Amino acid sequence: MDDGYGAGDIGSVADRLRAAKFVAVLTGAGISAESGVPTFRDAQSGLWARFDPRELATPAAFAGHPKRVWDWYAERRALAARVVPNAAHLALVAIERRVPRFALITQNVDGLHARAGSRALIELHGNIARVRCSGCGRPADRWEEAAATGADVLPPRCIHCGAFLRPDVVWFEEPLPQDALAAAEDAARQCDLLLVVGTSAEVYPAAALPRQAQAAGACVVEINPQDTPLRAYADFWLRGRAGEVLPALARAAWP
Ligand code: BV8
Ligand code: ZN
Repeated sequence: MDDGYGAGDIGSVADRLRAAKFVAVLTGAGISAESGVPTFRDAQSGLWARFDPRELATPAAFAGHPKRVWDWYAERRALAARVVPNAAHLALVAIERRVPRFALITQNVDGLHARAGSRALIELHGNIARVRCSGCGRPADRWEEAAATGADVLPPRCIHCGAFLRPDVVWFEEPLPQDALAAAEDAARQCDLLLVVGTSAEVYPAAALPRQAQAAGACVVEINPQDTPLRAYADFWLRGRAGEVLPALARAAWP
């Protein structure tokens, strides 16, 4: 295991990137950090400082405190709409356009990969911009936000069945969309190079993908300023921020 990002590593990875037939990428919150979107492990700020995201992103939290969970997502939805893709998102678009086959698997719900122009995109955990009914499942493209005064302490309701609306994301203990997970596992099994960018690699089943890729013969490259469980088996670790490493990697592969 090479220890950390060095010029040598990036050159070797660039050679593999240039020669790859099928490049897959798995991203987590770290790739959006440089756009100003807090990662899951960043300390929550403001109203949410006292809550652990893993507690809020659950069906139990929504059942117990629907308005708190609805408001947390409303705030994150507004932030996602305000920020823009960063150099890392854009470097992945450039790579997608250069390689024969490409798949971008993201755990992020912020929609920044799509806004950057990524095409072959698999959103494993949904998308915070989408809202659906917690009862009948119908999508909702508009709703009445409750009065800011907090007088109405409930989330908006579905106009069809009256159940609460909820963000169209996958909470903990909820199953991932079958088609997205199947497509991600296919890509992991078929790719010859997997870049794992900005994830703590602890949440399953997404965190199982790098192992699946390597078992099927892919070269696995971690891009992260910190080490993660991947360090035990990744072929390379490009140590650094995605906004620096990914553009440098694309430049090194296609000068
Ligand atoms: C499932 C959407 C099965 C919501 C997310 C009991 C019952 C069922 C399942 C379980 C159970 N107990 C445990 C499980 C499994 C559970 C799990 O894995 N838990 C963990 C805690 C162990 N998984 C699930 O529950 C999944 N569902 O298994 O269902 C099932 C099957 C059939 C029927 C019923 C059930 C669902 C998991 C999905 C949860 N939803 N997000 C929302 O966003 O609000 S998860 C969320 O956290 C993210 O999407 C991501 O997946 C995960 C981790 O976040 P990361 O993206 O990795 O970000 P993090 O902050 O952790 O790390 C950031 C990284 O970036 C760091 O490494 C940092 O160093 C790095 N970084 C920082 N800056 C930069 C950078 N890197 C590069 N550049 C930088 N500048
Ligand atoms: Zn409904």
